[in-house]
Amino acid sequence: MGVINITPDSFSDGGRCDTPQRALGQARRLLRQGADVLDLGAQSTRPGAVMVGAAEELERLLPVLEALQSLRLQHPALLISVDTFVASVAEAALAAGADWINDVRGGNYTVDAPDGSLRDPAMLSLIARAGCPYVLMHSRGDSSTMDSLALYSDVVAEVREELEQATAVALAAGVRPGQIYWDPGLGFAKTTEQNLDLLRRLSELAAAGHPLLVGPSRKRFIGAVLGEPRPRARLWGTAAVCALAIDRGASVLRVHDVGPIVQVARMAAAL
Ligand code: HH2
Repeated sequence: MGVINITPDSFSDGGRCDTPQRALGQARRLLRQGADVLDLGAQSTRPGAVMVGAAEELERLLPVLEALQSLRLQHPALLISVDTFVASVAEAALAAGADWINDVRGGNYTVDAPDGSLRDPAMLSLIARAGCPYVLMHSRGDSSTMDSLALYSDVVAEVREELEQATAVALAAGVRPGQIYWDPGLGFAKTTEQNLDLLRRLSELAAAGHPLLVGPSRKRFIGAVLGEPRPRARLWGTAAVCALAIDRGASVLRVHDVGPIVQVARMAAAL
């Protein structure tokens, strides 16, 4: 899964794809490099990111989605994912040709939120009606609170339990089990050590039976291990995570540097 951020403020590539022409160019590059799925995000999710609102998110997203439809003749197997936690945005995106919804709040679990989460209540019924693949990512809180919610006594057991709970809620809303991908949400309400623990014991999450998606690309925990403050210089650290994640059961890797990681993925899978 190749990342296309149509945002001015994403942590590693903000501003690089902020017009439909640039996003289309990036989509072509990622497909040439071997991406199977393109993940479009129009709202940064990094800690401290400002919420732009559904109208602005759609204003960024829809022209790009429309432009990407022109790639389908050349790339009939192309899958377009939209990274959004807002149901109205997801609905408009699906109507405009998106194939997947990637919901970073899909597996949200915040003890003192009124409904036990900050999930958009309309999202799950939409996904049930659409029948599309749905990435249910573990997170807690939102961009402004997530860092303070990284409190676990056993991060792997708790992330698994919270994903199980979120999955039960999704199934009760009519989502079918085959639509659901699990994602441990690397960097979302997790410290460096907690991210590393999740990756060391990823097979415990894979054992639950949902295909696993992981998104380690260029993230802060890799910078912390390597002492590398520049996100774009974290490719080799990302590659190491990807190889080990495949060995431990990951099915989909969400990355910025598709070319090198396709090599890593093919080699790791062959081994
Ligand atoms: N990480 C980011 C965004 N979306 N979706 C899933 N399923 N898994 C992830 O790990 C994940 C995600 C954060 O990375 P990025 O898109 O590069 O940055 P930003 O949120 O600042 O746009």
